[in-house]
Amino acid sequence: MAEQRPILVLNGPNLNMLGTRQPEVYGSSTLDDVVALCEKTAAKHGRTIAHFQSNHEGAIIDRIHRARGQESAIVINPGGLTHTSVALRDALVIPEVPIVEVHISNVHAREEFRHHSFVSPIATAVIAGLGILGYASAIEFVATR
Ligand code: DHK
Repeated sequence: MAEQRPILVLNGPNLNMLGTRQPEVYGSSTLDDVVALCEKTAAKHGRTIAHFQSNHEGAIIDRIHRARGQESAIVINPGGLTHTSVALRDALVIPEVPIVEVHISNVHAREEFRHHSFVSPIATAVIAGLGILGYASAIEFVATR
């Protein structure tokens, strides 16, 4: 039977401020635009998404735990937690689903501290620098694999 569970789209700290926050780095689209794009992309493949954003590490970890058995894949922009959080990395392996790490900006062309990710070693794929199209690409990937 075709996979029918939603794809979980997770956004970490400060991504609720998209559109306002450093538009020269993160663009002018809002988080609502990101969610609409993910929904539209998933719908093309007969799929749905569940979206969760939090500025709180523990809330994101709790949501990842709930994904186990409930969602088929995780598309995550961990924001600054990318570069700091062993706990987030440990949580992401628990649901045992494909993980796509998305960054709007090209983190490798930015400050040195953004070059290291705790998430990348456990991610199925990593996308950086495509702007919000990175989320659509990630959804395409997990919806069609
Ligand atoms: C978003 C953030 O909030 C930063 O902390 C990361 C990432 C980059 C992005 O490009 O989407 O370093």
